[in-house]
Amino acid sequence: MKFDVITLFPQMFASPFAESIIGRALHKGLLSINARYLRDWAQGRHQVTDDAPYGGGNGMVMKPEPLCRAIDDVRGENPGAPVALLTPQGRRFDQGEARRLSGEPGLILVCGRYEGFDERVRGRADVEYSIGDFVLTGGELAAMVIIDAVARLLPGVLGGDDSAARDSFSDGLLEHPHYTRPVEFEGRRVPEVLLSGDHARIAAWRREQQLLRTLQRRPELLEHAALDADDRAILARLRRAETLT
Ligand code: 4G0
Repeated sequence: MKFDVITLFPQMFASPFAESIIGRALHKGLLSINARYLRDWAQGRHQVTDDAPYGGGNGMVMKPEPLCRAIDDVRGENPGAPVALLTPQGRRFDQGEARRLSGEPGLILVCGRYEGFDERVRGRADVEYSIGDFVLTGGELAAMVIIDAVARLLPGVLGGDDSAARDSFSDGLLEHPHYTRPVEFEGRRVPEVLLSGDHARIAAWRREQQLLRTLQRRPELLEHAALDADDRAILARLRRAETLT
């Protein structure tokens, strides 16, 4: 999958993806990340990309011409790739969006700075994403979050197993607790069931822990989670136990 990023700070994209899992996937050619310098599409001796807002007020606005020229050019090089703006007003990016995007041939991410984009840039994009209800100094970190979340779903990027399929959120629930050695740490033992070797009991315990955690921490996720009749029975029991405590 081809990721292109349009940004005033292309260097920001180097080291976060040079290491570990994504670094290895880049070396293997499973994806590419091409950060493009927006100023290359700006004009004049100073290659200005921002200007004061019409109507007055604080801050600067990204000028439409360099952005739209850049989007048109990069789209031509990566046909079929959706163009996404990163803004606090966008559609909330989630695991479902990551999964959907991982089936695309590419993704073009447009990063703004200052107070945002001239409104007329919006029509050039296929989608506008927000990674959460907070404001960053630029869209670059949001773009990196999206690249990482999508890239790890591409075939061959994670280990040979189906670890992405077993992720938190793949079935709409939070993950069960994990333990590794030592069997006792600071007086706390690993739950006995995990040492039992009884794979059916372990699977049942993990499922119950997933349901309990989701009920306690993110109950709103249960409304859209993939639950079977067994899950619903366990959940009903957990809810009764919760109301007693
Ligand atoms: C556009 C994304 C871009 C408008 C970008 C800021 C947070 C996110 C930017 C603004 C970003 C996010 C209106 C301040 C750049 N901050 N939550 N900053 N405004 O995904």
